[in-house]
Amino acid sequence: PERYSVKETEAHWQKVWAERDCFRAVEDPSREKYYVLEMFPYPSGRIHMGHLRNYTMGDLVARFRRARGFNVLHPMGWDAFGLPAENAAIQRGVHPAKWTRENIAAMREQFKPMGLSIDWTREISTCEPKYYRHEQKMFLDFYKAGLAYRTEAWVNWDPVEHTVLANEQVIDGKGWRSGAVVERRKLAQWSFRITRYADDLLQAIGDLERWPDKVRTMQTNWIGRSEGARLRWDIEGRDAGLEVFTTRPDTLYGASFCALSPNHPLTLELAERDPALKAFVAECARIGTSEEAIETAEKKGYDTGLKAVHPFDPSWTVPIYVANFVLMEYGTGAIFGCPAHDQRDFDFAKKYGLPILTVVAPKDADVARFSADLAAGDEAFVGDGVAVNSGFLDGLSVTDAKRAAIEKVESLGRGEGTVQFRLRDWGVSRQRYWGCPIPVIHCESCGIVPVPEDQLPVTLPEDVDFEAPGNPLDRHPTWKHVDCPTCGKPARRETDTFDTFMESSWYFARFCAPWSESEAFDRAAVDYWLPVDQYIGGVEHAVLHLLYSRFFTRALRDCGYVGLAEPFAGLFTQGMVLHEVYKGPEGDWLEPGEVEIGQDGTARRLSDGAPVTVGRAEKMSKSKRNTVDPERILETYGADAARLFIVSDNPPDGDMEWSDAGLEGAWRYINRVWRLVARPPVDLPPVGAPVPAAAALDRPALDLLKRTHKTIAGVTEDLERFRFNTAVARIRELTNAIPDLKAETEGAGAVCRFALETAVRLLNPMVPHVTEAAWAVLGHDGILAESDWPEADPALCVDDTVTLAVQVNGKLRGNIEVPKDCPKEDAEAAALAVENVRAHTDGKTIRKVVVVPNRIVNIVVAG
Ligand code: ANZ
Ligand code: ZN
Repeated sequence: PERYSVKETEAHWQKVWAERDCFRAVEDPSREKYYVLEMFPYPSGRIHMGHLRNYTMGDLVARFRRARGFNVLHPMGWDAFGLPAENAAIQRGVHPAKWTRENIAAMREQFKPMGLSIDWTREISTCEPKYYRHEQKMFLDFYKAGLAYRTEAWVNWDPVEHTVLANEQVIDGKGWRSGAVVERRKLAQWSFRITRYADDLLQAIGDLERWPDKVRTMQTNWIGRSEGARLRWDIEGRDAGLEVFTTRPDTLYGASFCALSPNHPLTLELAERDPALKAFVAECARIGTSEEAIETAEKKGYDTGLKAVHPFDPSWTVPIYVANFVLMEYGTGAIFGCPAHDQRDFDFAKKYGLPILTVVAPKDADVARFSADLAAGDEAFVGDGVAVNSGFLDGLSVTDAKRAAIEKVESLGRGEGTVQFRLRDWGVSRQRYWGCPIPVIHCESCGIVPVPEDQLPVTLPEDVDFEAPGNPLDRHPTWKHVDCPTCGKPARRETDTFDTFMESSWYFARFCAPWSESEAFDRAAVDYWLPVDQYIGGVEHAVLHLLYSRFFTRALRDCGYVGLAEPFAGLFTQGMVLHEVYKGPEGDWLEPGEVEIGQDGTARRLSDGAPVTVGRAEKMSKSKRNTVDPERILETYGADAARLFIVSDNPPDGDMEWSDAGLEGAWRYINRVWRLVARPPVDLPPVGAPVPAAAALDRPALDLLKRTHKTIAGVTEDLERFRFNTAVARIRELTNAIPDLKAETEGAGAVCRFALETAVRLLNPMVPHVTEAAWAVLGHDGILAESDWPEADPALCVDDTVTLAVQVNGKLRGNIEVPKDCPKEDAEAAALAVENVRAHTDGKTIRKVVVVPNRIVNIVVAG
């Protein structure tokens, strides 16, 4: 067994695992379960390096937990609806269903050589009616519960493609594909009332202890809870007032203008009679609807000529502007501006010559000077302080002044204290073909009629064309024409389909029993397997997917489907895979395969030896041509080398730089371990031979035995905490120590076998194939995929040296490392030899040396 053939070995063990059905998950209430899930892939047709990294980590966790005795669920499926399938249909004339199914088949084959320990019997594909029929039922239940509703909403409308665009698809006010100037339109849309759970979703973040802090912060900010007040300003010469939302009612005496959103009803009303305002509104619409775009655009306003009356003082009025930075979707769509204490208002005031009135100043500041400096500078004062120039609020802290201002507003009947969330309801309508049909029918007499449950699923028609822009479902000659289920008159099917975030909001629960036909979930299975114990995926899903899933689980709970609120108990977000970029002499990007890096690090073009400029590692992208093909890597080096490189390179939450050198390093190490097993440094006793008691071992054997136990303890803890790279480093240290063992050492053979077997078992979750082979070479009949994790003996993990502090006259002067429980004289001699100790004892009389065993050496000197 000296030669190690990657291809044959990996294929062989994959076959063995499949034949023995090692990874099939079966509910067993007598056993503790562990559910590991990586975010399921979109079937683009090719796996990429991000997949390789993500699924390697998940597989490591699954194998580790299985060995630790857990009943592990580790499934795989496909997030199969979405736009790329429609684009393929448009560009290549292939039907989205065919394209998607073929891609799934191709990717399933590409995943197989990775040796993932997946229960393939649970595979799901979200574009199949047997999956989405349950989603349609959920929607109808949500509708009944008031969690789904239809409303008019502002959307980005692409007039060329005839479709709504997501904010991310609007670039510089234009459709990302059509290049057409995007219009803002009000359209009837289906929405989910995620805001009903805003407080709960926020509060519960505090209990997600095994989620990364950064993700918890992002969700907290996304939900965005603000305490403040709604208050009404009268408008001179009009009956209706203007309601604004503010988080700083304490700054009311610093107000110098009010501003409306360009989409505020009052704005639209005024624009009817004011062409200049109409033009301004159109200009604002070109920024798009995304908050980020609005935040970064230059602040601009339009003076409506109207005057708002201050709530605290009827003789005081301020101008009302329309301003491009006021969002219609937040608060009331209108604000009062206080330039001295808000940066946007400050910039706005400078631009339009509005007063800057200081109403908060640092405690004990000279208010006149402070105000003058503030108005002359270019920054608002947003810090803490006390109210000034503010009538009845003067002298109060910001917190107290807010409270007092709200009380006053309420007593005047001009508003009240409120809590405002940034979170918006979730619009789920898309004017697309390749999505789950929304199961409702529009009837002229009956209005919205849910499709009766016995008529589910509403399936997509297959005969669609993508020739014309717009939604093929809408254009289809017959599909949408149905009779109203209630009155029987001709009616129309809803032709919008669901946002594809819907399918990924409950797939993790479906994996618990994907074969269940009549029900979405088998309640016993769901109760057993959920929550997901370890979810793994990219941080780009930190907000939407994870928040929607948390909402969806709550909604499912309230509709009686499941019994829990939080779907993911543990979350890990892995970093990206990067690669250097290469530029040829003509300034064009070169692929890694086209470049040769010499011994001295200089890069040349393979084809002609022309010099190549090497740029820093960047996220792999087609445009810079720095992608690496996982299939080729698996083909050349095998899964184990790729997996080992992935987990040993960097902490798994950081980015990793892919390189041939790194991959080859992993490959060499695997071969080293293989040779060590095939040709151990000493003869091994037979399998199962006991390791002699510590007292019977010579020092080098005992040292290796202890190191082995410490490695078990360290690696176990590392894997539990996602410190994969340090786990690998520990195992490397262990395998590096094994060859030092000499045959004549008492106990060498038994300890060597123990160390080798341990290394192989600890490496198994990372490199499952070669370790199975090594296990067999070591003489075992069983296989590691079905074996237990090694146990560390705590007695052999204790350090046999201790660190003692050395003091001179009570002051710490150094530390010494000595054998545990060593004689006092030895500790004393070692302490006196420390250089810094000598510096403080030389030329002085040593009165006394006190040694507290294993703790401290105290030297008392005089003179
Ligand atoms: C007056 C004021 C004075 C404000 C001051 C701030 C500082 P957060 O913390 O995000 O909740 N605002 C309210 N509605 C808005 C909208 N639809 N679009 C843009 N801005 C809006 O922010 C709340 C603050 O943002 C509110 O408090 C309001 O400005 C502004 F010294 O009111 B403030
Ligand atoms: Zn009807």
